[in-house]
Amino acid sequence: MSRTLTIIKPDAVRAGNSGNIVALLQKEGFVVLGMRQVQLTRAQAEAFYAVHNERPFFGELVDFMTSGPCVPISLERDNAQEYLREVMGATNSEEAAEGTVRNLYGTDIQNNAIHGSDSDENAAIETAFFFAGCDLV
Ligand code: 3AN
Repeated sequence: MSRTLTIIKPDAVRAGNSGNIVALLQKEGFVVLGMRQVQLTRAQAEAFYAVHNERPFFGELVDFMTSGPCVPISLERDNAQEYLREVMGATNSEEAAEGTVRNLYGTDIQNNAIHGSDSDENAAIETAFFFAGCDLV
């Protein structure tokens, strides 16, 4: 078993799709270890996405991630990080494979419904950003 982090992004929370997305992930074999709804500050969003701070879309990404509540979730499953990337679909929702979370619940490259960690190392770092060890059960 391994762990990864997803975040249901503000577009999907606003659209009332948090429950549907959690249900889809559970159907795909993920176990929820921790889940919270948070409103990120600009400083928190900038810190979480620090790796992208040179990219042209960084300001818009921070605007978007602070535009409403989001739902970080710690997930456990066999091969969790890679499998979540498959279930999540391509970054641009318009190019995401049929049945993926971004295909079903995303709209475009920014409003793409969920985040998924891109490596086991980042999964651990990103999980620690939102959850203390004792929060994961
Ligand atoms: P992924 O979320 O698929 O790992 P990354 O890590 O390349 O994709 O990008 C992080 C986030 O930045 C994406 N989820 C998306 O919301 C946003 N993003 C990426 N590329 C663009 C872009 N060209 N324009 C606007 N937002 C983007």
